Amino acid sequence: MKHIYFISDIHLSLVPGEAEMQKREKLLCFLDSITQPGASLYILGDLFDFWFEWHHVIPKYWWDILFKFRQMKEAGMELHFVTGNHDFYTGRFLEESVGITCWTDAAVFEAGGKTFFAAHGDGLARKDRGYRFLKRVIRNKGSIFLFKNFIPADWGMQLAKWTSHTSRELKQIDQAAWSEEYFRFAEGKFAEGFDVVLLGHVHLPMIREKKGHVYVNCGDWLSHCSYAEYDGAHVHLRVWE
Ligand SMILES: [Mn+2]
Repeated sequence: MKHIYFISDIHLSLVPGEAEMQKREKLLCFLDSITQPGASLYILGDLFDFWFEWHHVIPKYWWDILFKFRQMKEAGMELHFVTGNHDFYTGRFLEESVGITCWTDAAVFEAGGKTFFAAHGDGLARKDRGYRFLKRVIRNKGSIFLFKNFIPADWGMQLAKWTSHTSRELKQIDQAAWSEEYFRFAEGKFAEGFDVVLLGHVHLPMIREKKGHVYVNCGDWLSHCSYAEYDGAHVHLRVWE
């Protein structure tokens, strides 16, 4: 079986600093290394610090990465993107022009005789409840309609630059406590019959087994450069050096 790779929380920035450029260089090397016909990549959310598609306009900041995805697709890879809390609104561009299949909730699939549940995982932790309410407001069709049609794209992107700071979000998280809550969520999914549960959002890589079931948190590409790999028999959590 061709391998399946999972990454999350890359947080490609709207502000191109030195750290951002190093991250991209690493990410591009990693993407090259896994490109193989028939292999798959699942991006489990927060690929971008902010993503929004208008009818005729897309953000310009990440064409290097999007171009790489397009090349991977042409090389015969399967690409999936489960959107996270920073990937506000995906339209048809990513699917039709880049070739990435988008999932807005969770990707559920079967591979090598195992059933997979893969999601970003925002809003799972108890302390993330305030965010859950915010999500209902910003993700509803009315808000998206207003943002899309009544705010010029350049203003919208400027607004995003002011508001989407990854570091602030990170400081608020008690990663150890959240990891435990996420594992409990995974146990619920095991009980539903899933063999492998993969999440992100916590920014702390983690792998834990329970009676043949596996939970993985993919970590992030801000400080860990971690990813998960399924070889048809086992799931591994690795770090890209
Ligand atoms: Mn997140």
